[in-house]
Amino acid sequence: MKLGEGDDVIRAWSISATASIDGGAGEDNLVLEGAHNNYALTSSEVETLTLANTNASSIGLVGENMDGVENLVLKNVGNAVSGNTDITLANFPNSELNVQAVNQNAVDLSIADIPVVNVVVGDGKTNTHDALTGTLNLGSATNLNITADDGINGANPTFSAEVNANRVNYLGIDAANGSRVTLGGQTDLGALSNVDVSGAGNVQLGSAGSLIGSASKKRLCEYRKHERRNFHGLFHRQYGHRQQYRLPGRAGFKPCEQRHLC
Ligand SMILES: [Ca+2]
Ligand SMILES: [Ca+2]
Repeated sequence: MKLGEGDDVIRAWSISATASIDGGAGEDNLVLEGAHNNYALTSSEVETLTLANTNASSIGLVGENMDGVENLVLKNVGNAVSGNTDITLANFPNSELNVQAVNQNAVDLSIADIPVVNVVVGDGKTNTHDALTGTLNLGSATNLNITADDGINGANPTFSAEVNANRVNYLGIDAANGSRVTLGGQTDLGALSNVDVSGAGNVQLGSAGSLIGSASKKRLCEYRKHERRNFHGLFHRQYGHRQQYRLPGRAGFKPCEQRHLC
């Protein structure tokens, strides 16, 4: 299948698991409606892959023959009551991937092989209340950015997940006013050394069962532009180093005691 030069959207309710698609010029979006399969697609110049409107127990995406995928969009995937949808991405050649959550998504999302993962919850539209809940497993990622921003006051986008990503050393969180970002449960960010939190939303980094920075020699919680002081982080202490966090509006750093709620 070869698409034209414009910005194309293909909606596929039933697609061969090994279909071949050439997106051509323009920003193209392949929407797998009701996806419920394991897909090993061949694609080029298809910039966005969307999984939409499915309660499948699992979806697999093998990316070794998918060239140029920049965005994975989850739109109404899984159901927190009947069960999360297990989504696995493997063998993608990407150095970076954007993951956008629109509507309610209850997923256990596993992304292997991609070093930089940017998660955005929200689409800037009032008719969708956007959330990603479940589990985020990142086998190779060293950089993780999480943004909760619907572009509208009162839209309250939510990211609430256990994050298992023990190679991530940089975590950026941008929580817009009214949003909520929670990394809870048995979250493992053991290698974390740099945290950059911005925005006026509510941020909870870690819970009692989490490992945050436990294997890192350098831990720094940079507390930036977080006007409402509603950031809570549970950091581990090791190697005798003191944990530090920056207070808003002050220069320098202040030591942060073990498991101190800062
Ligand atoms: Ca294209
Ligand atoms: Ca929205």
